[in-house]
Amino acid sequence: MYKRILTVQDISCFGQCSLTVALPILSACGHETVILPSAVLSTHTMGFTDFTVRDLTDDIPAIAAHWKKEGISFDAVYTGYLGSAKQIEYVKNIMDTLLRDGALRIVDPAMADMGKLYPAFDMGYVNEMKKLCAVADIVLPNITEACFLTGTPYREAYDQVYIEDLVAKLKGLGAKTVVLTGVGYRPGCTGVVVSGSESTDYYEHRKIAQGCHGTGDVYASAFTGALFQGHSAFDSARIAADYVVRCIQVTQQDKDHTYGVEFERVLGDPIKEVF
Ligand code: PXL
Repeated sequence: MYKRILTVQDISCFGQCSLTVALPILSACGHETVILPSAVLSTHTMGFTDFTVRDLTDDIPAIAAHWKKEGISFDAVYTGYLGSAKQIEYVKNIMDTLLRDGALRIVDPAMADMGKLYPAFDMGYVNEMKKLCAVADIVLPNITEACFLTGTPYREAYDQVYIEDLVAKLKGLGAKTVVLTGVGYRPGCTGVVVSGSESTDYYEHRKIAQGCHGTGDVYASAFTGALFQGHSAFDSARIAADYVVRCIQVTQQDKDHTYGVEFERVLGDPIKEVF
């Protein structure tokens, strides 16, 4: 299968996240990957100070109009870190006008972690993101993002009832399939809940580090890459989770590498699994 996927997220020039991760992973999974940069930053926003930001919101309508004129269309739109609340409206418009029949809308509401919004975002952005999730075929939030999207108090410790409630509320927003990441019920373990229209399943795996940066983007990219090679949502979630574990393992050998994961060193892993 050779699919054309449009991914909309920022370019953090340094930092191994967003487009610098999505483009190589999706390409390695065998897909034509079209990019729409939401913003250009000198680095990502966590753990760096004085980073530069060029928001590209105002460029998006003309880029989309040019694609429309050229007859360019996509099998999927996969969104990550976006530049502004206004941009979400433009992305919804792209979803309405540039998708082929049967195309999928995959939304990673990359805006928060560990109970907090990333520095660039506020509740206005969260409210717009709810609207994007409402039209999504698949959403991939972590627990913090799920809490912001559903107005649920964030908890470090939780049980299955809390997670089921989060998943139900996310579906209540309109998302058809929910892939909730970072769900762990036992010490040393974490996992992912995949809930579609027919079933809810849980894939548990080892937890080897607290909050490595950029792993959400690695996860969503590998998930999308696997899904478009014909794997089920659950298998794609498993392939992506195993890959992220390997990325963290190899990065842990390098104590100075604190800003992202060395995903390139084990890029062969998802490739072997998806084909
Ligand atoms: O990994 C998510 C992400 C993407 N892009 C930018 C970020 C972050 C997380 O902090 O700052 C610019």
